[in-house]
Formats: sequence, structure tokens, C-alpha cells
Amino acid sequence: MTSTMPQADHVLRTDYQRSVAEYWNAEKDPVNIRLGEVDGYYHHHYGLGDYDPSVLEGPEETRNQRIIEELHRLETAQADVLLDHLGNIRPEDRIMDTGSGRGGTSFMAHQRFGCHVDGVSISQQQVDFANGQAEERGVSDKVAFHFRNMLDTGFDTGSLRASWNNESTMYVDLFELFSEHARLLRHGGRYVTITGCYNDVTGGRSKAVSRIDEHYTCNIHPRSAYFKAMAANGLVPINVVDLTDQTIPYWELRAQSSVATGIEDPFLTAYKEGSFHYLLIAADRI
Ligand code: GPP
Ligand code: MG
Repeated sequence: MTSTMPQADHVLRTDYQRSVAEYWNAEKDPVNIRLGEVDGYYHHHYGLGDYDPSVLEGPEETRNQRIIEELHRLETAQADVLLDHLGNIRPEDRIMDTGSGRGGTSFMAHQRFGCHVDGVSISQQQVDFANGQAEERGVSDKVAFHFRNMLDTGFDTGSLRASWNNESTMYVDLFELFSEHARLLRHGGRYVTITGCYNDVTGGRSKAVSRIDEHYTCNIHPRSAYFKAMAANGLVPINVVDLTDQTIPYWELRAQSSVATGIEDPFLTAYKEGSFHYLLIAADRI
């Protein structure tokens, strides 16, 4: 047995968590790597805003690259919207990215606020990749990634000014998740999530939403679950923004790209039929 085994057993507590970790440890999808290579910010979330239609025109030899750069610009715009909702963060504050992927949002947060950022992920591969990026950027004293479970991070109670999940809540129980965020945040601290959730009003999980779950091995929650779990854990929403209309162009462009993965149609169907929303929720810890 290697010395890392007991730690892995501690972080990955269920067969489900182990299968999610396995998925992300193996993931090398061009839609994420090629986009990240554009400027070194590697994202694991989708995009926001209108795309420039001229990327689809012009010389055929550079068309793919133009689309990749445009998709990346929209993904970066999404992270900026999330950071816009974190409130007034000062350089001496500590903030946390739970489900930090390859680190894109964490590095943008550090660049914007100059504060200490910790990221946690159950994928050792992602943690190692993101820490390598921190070294390369010369910010490893301020931005650090940890092989930890977002439901039990081990960080100090009341230590954070802000925390967020950028498209990672669909892997966990929301009551357990918000209990941990509430523990980590100090009074008045801000929590933000951008997530895909299904629409209670149209009924249960639609076929398109089920296909998304199947694709990522995740479990998309209903919209109502977010507010119940926040209310139960002292997190009081201050902003709820329906970003659905703003993310549809990203999926339309992605569907026409060389890096499409096959999940574009279910997203477009789910959003357009109204069974699914792309939602931002910002909440204060009371
Ligand atoms: C992955 O981003 C995001 C998720 C797995 C969460 C699912 C999100 C919902 C809104 C339901 P990614 O950038 O790794 O995905 P892809 O490889 O498809 O670009
Ligand atoms: Mg992606």
C-alpha cells in the first residue's frame, strides 16, 4: 500500500465519489485543454454572452482556432460574472473555490482581488495540474489547490470571506454542501454558485436533463433544492440571476465547433424547452 492510500480513502468516501474522481482524473477533453491553451486559464464551466458571428466566416484554415478562442472568451466572461457577485474582497481575505477543476476561476479571483485562494477537488490529477499552474504563474504562495472533499474540507471554521461552486454542486448533496460552506464562512461572508438546475414548475427531470446527468455522472438538482438547503444552513440569498438566455449562444457556437462533445443538443433542448435553467445564486452567511 502506498502512503497516499489512507488519504485517498479519507477524501473519497463512497463508490460514487471514487467514480467521479476517476472520471476527472482521466479527463483530457480538447474542449477544455484547447480552450485553456488560449491564455493559460483552464476552465471547467460553460460560457456567457453573445458570440461574435464573424468567427464563423473568413479563412477556413483558421476557423477552428477562431471558434476556440471565442468559446474561451465566453467561458472567461462567465467566471467574471461569478466573481462580480463575491462582494468586496480585500487582499488580506481568504476565499475558496470548491470543485476547483484546473484552477481557472481561482486564478482569475486572485488576479482580481490579490487575496489568498484555496481550491479543493477530489481529482488528484486536477489538483496537481492546478498547483503546477500556480507555480508557473509564480503565485503558489497565494493560490493553492488541495485534494479534499468539498463536503468536509478540513479548513478552519469562520475563516473565509467568500466561497463558491462554479458548476460543481450537481455532484453532491446540497444540505451537506451548504452546511460545510456555512461552517467555513464568517458572519456576513458571501457564497456564490453558478449551476444548472431543473425546473420544478415543468415537473421532474426531463429526458434532456437526464442525458446531461448521464454524460457527466452527476445528479442535477431541482431549483427548489438550492433554496431549501440554503435556508436550512444560514445562507440567505441576496441575488438570483437566471443566466439561461445568456448561455444559449455559447452552446450554439460550441455545437458548430471542432471540439463539440455531443452534449450540446441536450443542453440546447433542455434550456429551450424550459426544463432546465442556468442560474446564479449569491447568498450571505448569517
Ligand atoms: C463540466 O465542465 C461541468 C460539469 C460537469 C457540471 C455540469 C454542469 C451543469 C450546468 C449541469 P467542463 O468544462 O469540464 O465540461 P465540458 O468538458 O463539457 O466542457
Ligand atoms: Mg468545458
